[in-house]
Amino acid sequence: MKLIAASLRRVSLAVLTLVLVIGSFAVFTPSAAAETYTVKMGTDKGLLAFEPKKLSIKVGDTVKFVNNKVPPHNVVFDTKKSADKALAKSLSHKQLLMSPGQSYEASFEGATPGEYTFYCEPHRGAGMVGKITVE
Ligand SMILES: [Cu+2]
Repeated sequence: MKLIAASLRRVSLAVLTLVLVIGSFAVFTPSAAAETYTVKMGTDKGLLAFEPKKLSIKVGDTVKFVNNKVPPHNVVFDTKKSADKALAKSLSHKQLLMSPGQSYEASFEGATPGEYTFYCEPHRGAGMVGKITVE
């Protein structure tokens, strides 16, 4: 009986070690999966700005623009201030989002790394501009 108890303890210790090792991998290994970031159009306080204004993402990530306060808003990527002109053009969403909660997603799948500057057409003069850096 003693022998069985001892080997049982050894096995359970091995299992516990294995679980801890695998568990720490799961925690510390950064996931390679693409992420979706949210940019609010119009701040929670009602300012004419994107929130956040600056964002760093990785190739393959998606940025979801959500209509928040003081609409209407849209998102136009500045082809002259973007790393990839063609992508900047295709990501632009000129159609105005009228009601809060409306959203549209910009996918940076296969994007050229660099900076992508965007603005809201009705509020560009008020400073509603932003920048996404693709790393
Ligand atoms: Cu706007």
